[in-house]
Formats: sequence, structure tokens, C-alpha cells
Amino acid sequence: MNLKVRSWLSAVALASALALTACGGSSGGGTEAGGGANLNISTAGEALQFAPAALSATAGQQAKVTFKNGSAAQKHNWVLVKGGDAEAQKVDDEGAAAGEAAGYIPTDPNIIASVKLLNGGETGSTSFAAPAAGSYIFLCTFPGHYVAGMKGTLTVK
Ligand SMILES: [Cu+2]
Repeated sequence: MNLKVRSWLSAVALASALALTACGGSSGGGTEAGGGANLNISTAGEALQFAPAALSATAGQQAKVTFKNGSAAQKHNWVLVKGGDAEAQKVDDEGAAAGEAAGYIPTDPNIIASVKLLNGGETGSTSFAAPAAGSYIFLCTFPGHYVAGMKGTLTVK
């Protein structure tokens, strides 16, 4: 190996070391650190209601929803929808059509996030990036529950 090649290799090694240092430095300043929202929700006992029925988050924030089915006997899920009552009703109808094998959760472009169908006493969770500022409906798509009032609002600021 001649001197010219050797010095070139040293330069490459040095550049690599500097690049690694630079990467390490910038990742420490990430916006993700400790910025997530942990949102806990349950049901109002055996009632077909979420408790609380209002959640809030900040746009773009990583949100984790942990849903505990507080009922002993009823199955429930948690589905967050983009849009208004019409979109929520459509998702509810599609959920019923999807059936229990799908956890009553359909494939619909307006679904932002969901927690699977839970048996009584079970807990499930979902993580997602909070959408743009606005008001979003969440509902349980187990047949008959949304119509009975099993819904709530996620307010994104
Ligand atoms: Cu339900």
C-alpha cells in the first residue's frame, strides 16, 4: 500500500468518525423525547358509555390510548373516526357488517386508530400520531352500542 492510498484511507476513516459523531449529536435533540400522551379510558361499569367520554391531545403528538373494558359481560371496542356523525354512523354500520370475526372493526379510510374488541375485564391499547387540530368522534362499534350512546370526543389542540 503506497502512502497516497494510506492517507486517503485515513481521511475516509476520519470522515466516517465525524459523521457518526454528528448523527449521535443530532438524535439527542429529537422532538419525541417524553412528548407522548397517555390517555386512559374505560366504560361506565355495565352502562353502554365510555368513561371519560372526552379525551384530549396535541396535534402531531404520539398518543397512546389504553382502553379497559370495565364491564363484566359486555364486549366493547374503541374506534377513533375522522369526520362527523355521518362518518361515525357509516363506520358503525360497516362494523356490524364486518362481524365479530373482525372485532366489528371495518376497513374504512376514516378510521384513525382502534383498540380491538375486548371481552369483559380485558384491556387493550393503540398508539397513533394525534391528527390535525379539531374534534374527533370515538365509538364502540359492537352492534347497538353506538346507537345507545357509546361514543365520545377526542379534542386535538
Ligand atoms: Cu360497546
